[in-house]
Amino acid sequence: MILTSNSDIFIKMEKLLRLSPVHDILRKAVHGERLSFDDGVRLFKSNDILPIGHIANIVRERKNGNKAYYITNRHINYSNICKNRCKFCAFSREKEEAGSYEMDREEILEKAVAAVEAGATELHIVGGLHPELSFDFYVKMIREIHESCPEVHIQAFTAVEIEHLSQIARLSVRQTLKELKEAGLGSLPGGGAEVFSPKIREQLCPEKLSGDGWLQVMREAHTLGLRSNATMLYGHVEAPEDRINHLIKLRELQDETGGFMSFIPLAFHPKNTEMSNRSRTTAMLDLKVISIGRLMLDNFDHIKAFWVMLGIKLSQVSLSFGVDDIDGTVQEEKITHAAGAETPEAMSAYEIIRLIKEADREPVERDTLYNPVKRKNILIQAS
Ligand code: V47
Ligand code: SF4
Repeated sequence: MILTSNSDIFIKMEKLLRLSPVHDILRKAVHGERLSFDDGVRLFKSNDILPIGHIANIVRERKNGNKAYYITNRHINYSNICKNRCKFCAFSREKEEAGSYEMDREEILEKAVAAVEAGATELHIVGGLHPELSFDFYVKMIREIHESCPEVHIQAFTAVEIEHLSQIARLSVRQTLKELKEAGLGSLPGGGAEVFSPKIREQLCPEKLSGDGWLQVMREAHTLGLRSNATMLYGHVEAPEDRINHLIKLRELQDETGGFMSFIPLAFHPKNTEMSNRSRTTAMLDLKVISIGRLMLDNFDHIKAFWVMLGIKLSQVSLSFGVDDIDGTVQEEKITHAAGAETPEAMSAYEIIRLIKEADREPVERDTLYNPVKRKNILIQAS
């Protein structure tokens, strides 16, 4: 139940915090004090998940009340052909390899139009770093969708793809973003951030844009008025220190630009990757990353659980551990499913609303920029 008054919050909190070894840190968070690197690392090293989650929930309710956001969206993974070979990725293929695919612009447009006709307000478009497609292909893809469906928000290309596009276009990142924006790009998704630590990147994805490079693309995007999300891939070889370093870098950039909309922790799925000997993340780690993310990122409005990666049941629980957004209908998702995700590829708005309501939260359909969406259709509208 949502805590409505300060005295409710105080009494419940004091009971929980009394015996917690991290009570000093949690009290700082309740009083709106910014948590330090050492605070974050201590939280990760503690298994006192209920007090940590409870305080994350208080912060979440202060920012978003009882609302739980979702979106009617569609993912389009236009190609899995990628010049990189990140060790955690089961999606990428070389062009000649079995299982490689690339959609042509007609197919992409068809999927986009069908999604918009079915009610999608957002298209989430990402793919591999294709070694041959020209910049013109990407600009035309965005322009065609924008011209056919001017009302839909196009959230496309991770910062890693943007840097790749700038290389093939022989343009600066800024100019690349400007041209895509002019064609109809609305915002950037948060993928490709992984963990910023150069040591971890060297181990997992040596060919990939550096952490500083990722942040620089986001800085450019934000200053051009393109907002974005931010992610962190966890549950592989990273240590608590790497996670907190990552979160603090996101927090610093957010202080500078205010351009991030949400933070989305991504649980590593090992199947079919070069790291398939590793185990899936546990619920304990998932809830810690979510709630510690909520506590560290005091300048982020939203923490999102991507149910495809987190699982539907834990996503519902996460609504009491700091999360205020459980992404959307998705419709077709290839990156996590290539790596063994057992979740469905789509969820109806009706199912999303049901699981939000069962968690005693108020479902709010949002658009990409978190404006509420009003609908007549009873299956989609929260009643
Ligand atoms: O960039 C790759 C990650 C990302 C695996 O911005 C993996 O709203 C887990 O960024 N196990 C793509 N993760 C997904 C993504 C995303 C998803 C939903 C919403 C938003 C948003 C962004 O997935 C990749 C990479 O960081 N990834 N392989 C894997 N085996
Ligand atoms: Fe390519 Fe992205 Fe997969 Fe890395 S994570 S191999 S850049 S598709």
